Amino acid sequence: MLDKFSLRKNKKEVGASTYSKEHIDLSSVPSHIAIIMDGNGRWAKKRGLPRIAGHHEGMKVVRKIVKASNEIGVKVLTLYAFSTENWKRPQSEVDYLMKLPEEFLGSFLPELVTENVQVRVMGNKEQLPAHTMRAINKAMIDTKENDGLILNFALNYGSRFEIIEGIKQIIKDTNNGKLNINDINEELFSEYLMSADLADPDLLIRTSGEVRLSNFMLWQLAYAEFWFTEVLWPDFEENNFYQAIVEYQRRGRRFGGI
Ligand code: V0D
Repeated sequence: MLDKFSLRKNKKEVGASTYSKEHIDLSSVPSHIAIIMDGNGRWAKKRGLPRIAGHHEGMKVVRKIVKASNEIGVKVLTLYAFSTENWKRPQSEVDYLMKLPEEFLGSFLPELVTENVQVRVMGNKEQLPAHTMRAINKAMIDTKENDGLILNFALNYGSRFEIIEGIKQIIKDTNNGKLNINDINEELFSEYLMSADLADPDLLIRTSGEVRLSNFMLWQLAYAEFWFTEVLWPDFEENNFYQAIVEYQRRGRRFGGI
């Protein structure tokens, strides 16, 4: 007989509470949620599948979480899709990953357009393959007038690189007289980052049990609540997402005073 301490393969723990939209206070939904979508390779390995199968499954989860975010009124959803470190992976895996934006947008761009989602990409775009850039540019153009959820993919993104590039640009603008040293403050510095016109994330979610930032939005996450789960990204469901938000809201009430 299985009790709540038994491990059930591919199943949630017995008695673990599951969360739904009804558990969320719609008046204090985090405006900006950032997610490190980790555990795709491990998900595949557990099933004896190639790593790319995990990436493909993870792509379907992106669609679910975008929909859920839109429904509860999240303003910005930033998803860490590819880090500057990811180039070190086997060439075949990198090649596959670089096809995912096309596949994702090929299936879902029409829905994103009708759901009023605006697609953006944050990262060093120059190094991306032309076919990837074409798909992304089309999505950004087709959704640029949308004023609903901002779906911000961090792609070929690294936070230290972003900060250094911001500093270089500030120095340039100072040297050419556009900027005075006395004008440099936290607010101005934020304007020189790739997230320039976005508010800082309120909530960071990282899946698959890793408890690190891995060079993700170091400046922007200064005041965010962090929420971690052992659930692998391809297994991540709406109920896990709602749990993160319920926990975020509970923390807010505790610190908001009595
Ligand atoms: C693999 C799990 C959607 C994480 C999700 C190029 C790793 C699925 C996109 C995507 C990836 C990116 C830009 C865009 C539209 C979709 C994506 C990559 C990886 C890396 F405009 N999923 N996804 N991009 N994975």
